[in-house]
Amino acid sequence: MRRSSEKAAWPLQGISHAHFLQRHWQRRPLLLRQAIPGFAPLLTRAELFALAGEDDAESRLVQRQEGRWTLRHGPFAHRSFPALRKGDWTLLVQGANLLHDGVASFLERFRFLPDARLDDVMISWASNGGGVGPHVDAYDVFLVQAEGQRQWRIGPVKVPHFEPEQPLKLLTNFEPDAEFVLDPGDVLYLPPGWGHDGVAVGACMTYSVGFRAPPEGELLQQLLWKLAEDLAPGERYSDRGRVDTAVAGHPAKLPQDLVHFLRAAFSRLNPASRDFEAALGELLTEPKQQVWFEAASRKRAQLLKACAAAGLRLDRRSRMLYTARDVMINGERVASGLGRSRLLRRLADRHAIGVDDWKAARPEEIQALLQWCVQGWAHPDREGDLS
Ligand SMILES: [Mn+2]
Repeated sequence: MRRSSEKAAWPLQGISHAHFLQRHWQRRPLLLRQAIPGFAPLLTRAELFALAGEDDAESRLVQRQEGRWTLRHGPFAHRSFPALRKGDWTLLVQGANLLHDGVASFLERFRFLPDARLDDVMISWASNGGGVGPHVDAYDVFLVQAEGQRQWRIGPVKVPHFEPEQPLKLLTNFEPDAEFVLDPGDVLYLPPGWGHDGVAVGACMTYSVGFRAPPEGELLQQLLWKLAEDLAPGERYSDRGRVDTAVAGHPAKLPQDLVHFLRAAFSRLNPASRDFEAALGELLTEPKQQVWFEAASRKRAQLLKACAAAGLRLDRRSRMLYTARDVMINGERVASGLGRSRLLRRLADRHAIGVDDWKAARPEEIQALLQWCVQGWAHPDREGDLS
């Protein structure tokens, strides 16, 4: 498995790393011809179709028939796909990096951006004419043409309007100002808010590497929920001695006591900055709904031996972030004694640690790492599978 043991190499030919960040990232689209020369698809159409049949895959099938769109959600049995030669349909497999080691390795190339922004790799296979129609995303996206050709039309959309009564959010006010056909190895970058419509020219496969750019309200909603959970259950409301006989005349009136009670609780939701950062880190490392980890089949002692012999790597589904004082993995904060561990930071940045790192690790670091192996969050590196 390819991994970034050192700083990841800049992956896109035709533009420098600095130039891309200064001129394009979050600013304007960029078409790069042969950005990844000689790019070979990481899985075949048959393999993708098989993934779409798995329970832990998030897959969708979009079909257009005489201007009407239909959307179905997976998992899909192979026989449920329309015929390959039939045009105008597409299969989308979200989170392909969670399902396939090769795709997870491919995603490592895009770690020149913060992991906290990363969403996933979606792979779409489309028959001739297939696509999902003109739309906008709340994402920065790199559209990597993997196989065949796709025609893209793009244009900025200030205020999106959507077609009523369609299963997809299709733009009614899409005015493309550029159009191009992508070949394998070509990459199109789009900031959020750019309308785009990709139509397969013959059968094709496209990888969408997405970076979430959520509106504040969306994140705040999740964070508040999480902070409230951490606070729960808290004090129970009581109005002992505070209900008087006048209530019988105005029972619908909201008691000020209840308002004050919740105001006080609300103010406690505003944690110290360390806890606030950690809570955000926990939130952003939470596994997606369909992700589950398989517990290791080997015993602790065997895992220990294997890690000592070959080092350790994170499972492709694990997410890890750190702040100045804490390390978060898969929605949890590590024990505060390990919050400043350099080793865990290195693991978070590189997704793997070597034998020398393992040898130098403190006992409590070893214990944490072993526990992650037991849970299936990490594994002894491949070469460790000697037993
Ligand atoms: Mn899109």
